[in-house]
Amino acid sequence: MSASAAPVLYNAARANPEFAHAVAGGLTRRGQKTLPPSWFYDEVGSALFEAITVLPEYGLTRAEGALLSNAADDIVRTSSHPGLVIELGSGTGTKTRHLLAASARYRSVDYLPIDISAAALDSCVKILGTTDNVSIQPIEATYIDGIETAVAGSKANRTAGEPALLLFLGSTIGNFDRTQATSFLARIRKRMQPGDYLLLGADLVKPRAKLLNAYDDPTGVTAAFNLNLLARINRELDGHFELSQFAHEARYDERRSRIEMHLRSRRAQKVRIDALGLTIPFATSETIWTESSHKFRADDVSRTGCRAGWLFVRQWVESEWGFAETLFQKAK
Ligand code: AVJ
Repeated sequence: MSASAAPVLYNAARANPEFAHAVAGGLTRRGQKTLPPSWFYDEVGSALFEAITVLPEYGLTRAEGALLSNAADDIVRTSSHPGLVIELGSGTGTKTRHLLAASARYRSVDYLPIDISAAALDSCVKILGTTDNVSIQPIEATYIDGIETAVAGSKANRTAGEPALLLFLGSTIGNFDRTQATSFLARIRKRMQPGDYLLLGADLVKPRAKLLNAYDDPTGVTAAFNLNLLARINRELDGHFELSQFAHEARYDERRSRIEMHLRSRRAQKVRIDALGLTIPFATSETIWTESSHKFRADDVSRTGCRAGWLFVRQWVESEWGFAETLFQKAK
């Protein structure tokens, strides 16, 4: 493309219309401005998240990895050695390796990771594509659409009565508020077959200081991860955010046991977003709320699943950091 090409046309082809829609909606709302956390994960954001998962302050991913590697055999045995594994928000799939390997020791496994991030699916295929006895078919879609595709596509080759295992790991469920979490689990249950299993990973409640440290690490990786959302708007929607004029902020709402991440405007300013034809005003200290990360009590997780119609099967807990893996089944 020549340098003189009209930038708007270039962006019209490049911009994801759903991203444009989400940004326009979230930044023009009256009251609290918001941006949904699902848009963190472009190529840069996915790489920054990977860096977060190895920070000493962020124990979540390590705790889940340890739990899955210790309990993998137990989990696949309890879920009838599934030959079909579907994963929501697979990310790079690193922590899923243990489960796939454990199941693939008994039989060949179809693995269907679902993610809206093409970047995440690419690295998932790279990391897990070589697991023995596992055939991987990535699905680039939202969760619900992805499950429908996965279940419809697998029906033909699934022996009647053979349960699938649906994975929703990493405490992504924490991004929903409590009522949304229940209705989301009910919606995914409706789309699965009787006898199918759900393995749900959830970060547990822990002391405020430990949580704030995990979401506002001293090296500033989480700050970069949060600010990248503005950089992404600049890149993909021709935005004019000055990143130095916004600050990363992590808050803990103890009553709701939830971490909130915000981007706080350091001064009064107006920001133009060319591809949206919008100018967004910010007051001094006004924030964009970019993520909620709810924390659970172990029995809270089982109760949430049961309220959504799932049957509780079993729970595995890592108690050093505080993380739970809970297995549910859809009634036969
Ligand atoms: C991927 C949603 C589980 O909430 O801990 C990490 C994302 N945000 N650091 C989380 C995240 C800031 C993460 N989840």
